[in-house]
Amino acid sequence: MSQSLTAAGTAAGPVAELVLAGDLARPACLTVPDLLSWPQHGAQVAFECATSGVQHHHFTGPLLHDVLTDAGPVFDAARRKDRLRFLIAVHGTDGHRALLSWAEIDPDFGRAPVLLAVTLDDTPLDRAGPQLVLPQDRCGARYISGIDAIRVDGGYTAWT
Ligand SMILES: Nc1nc2c(c(=O)[nH]1)N[C@H]1C(S)=C(S)[C@@H](COP(=O)(O)O)O[C@H]1N2
Ligand SMILES: [Mo]
Repeated sequence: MSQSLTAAGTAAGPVAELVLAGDLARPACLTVPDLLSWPQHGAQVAFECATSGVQHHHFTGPLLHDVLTDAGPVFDAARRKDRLRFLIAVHGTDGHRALLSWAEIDPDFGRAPVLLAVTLDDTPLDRAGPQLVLPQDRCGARYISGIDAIRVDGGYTAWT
């Protein structure tokens, strides 16, 4: 299914691709149509931008946690403490980036319902690329648009 959708997208213009890399058993390269294969969630959000004030938007897409879990982070899922050293680095095509901790989105810890949005106010993001949606953030700065790479990194070694 994703192949035919990707082909359709190519006819309309370049389709954005998102690379999932790092400490993953199943690294992947996904398009926005590929992200429709996970359960879709909606979020009506408001955030403040330092330059343009308060914005209201409606996003839909899969949970970041669902997508990354299927990529197989190389921790022992049964051991909660093993997950706590993992970082998630999210990168946009323009170089804007932010770090999340795995625990922030983990249902056993921070439980933040972070989305990898595939629509913004009912407009598909097929060509722009997915957008990070953090409904609990007061500010908009982590709503990274045009995501082209996410790295999962369990190798934080500053103390070793
Ligand atoms: N890729 C990317 N995403 C980004 C930004 C950016 O500079 N690059 N700016 C962030 C900021 S500061 C805000 S407030 C929101 C909304 O910004 P916009 O109104 O410029 O879309 O997008 C966020 N996502
Ligand atoms: Mo902003």
